[in-house]
Amino acid sequence: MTQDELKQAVAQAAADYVAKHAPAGSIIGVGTGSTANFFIDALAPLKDRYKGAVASSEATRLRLEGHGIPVLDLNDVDDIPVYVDGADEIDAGLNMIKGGGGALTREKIVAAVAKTFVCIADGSKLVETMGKFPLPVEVIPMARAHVARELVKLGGRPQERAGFVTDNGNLILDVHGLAITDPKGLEAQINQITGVVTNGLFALRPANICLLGTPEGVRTLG
Ligand code: ABF
Repeated sequence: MTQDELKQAVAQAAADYVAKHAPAGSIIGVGTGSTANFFIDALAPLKDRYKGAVASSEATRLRLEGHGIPVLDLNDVDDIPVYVDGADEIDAGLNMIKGGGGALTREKIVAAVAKTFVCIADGSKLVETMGKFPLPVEVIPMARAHVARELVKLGGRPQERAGFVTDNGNLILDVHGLAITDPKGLEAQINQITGVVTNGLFALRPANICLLGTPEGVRTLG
């Protein structure tokens, strides 16, 4: 199976999961990236079952609206039964690195509100120890150099994501060379650096389940 076929399989499995576990009339949290896009496409035929969705990026908002799925403002929502999103890396504890698509802040916000975070990923994303994928860190532009110096002190090699501005008007540093043996501890440490908006470690709030696409079928972790 190609990587896209694996992504489509987990996206369909997530749409089936949502249909089974999210009550009719629910509001669904929707992530960002190519796997999340397959999920949006799989959700579309069921759209009349739900009140609408909360999007984790402008790109996701546009795709949802393109399917006629109402996109709601998170400030008008107080209950999201399920949030479905991809990841760049995920470990056995369902901790993740996210943000390769640059939407980590809004992804982390919607995930914080959601009761159940369903991560959808092809098998290549499952790793023993995270860190091969450079850790995205969203920073306030004026603090870029300061945050970079602080990340070097933590053992990283930060690189500014050239020509990229997030939906929130901020910059992203991609941090190479981290061996993330304590995801929760490192997430908390980076959160403390003044000027950091969000870091791409999702360990303090990991996924609740992961639907993992493999040639043998979709595996459920967690
Ligand atoms: C998004 O999914 C991002 O956090 C992450 O970078 C991306 C993974 O992209 P893809 O599904 O295209 O592999 O949630």
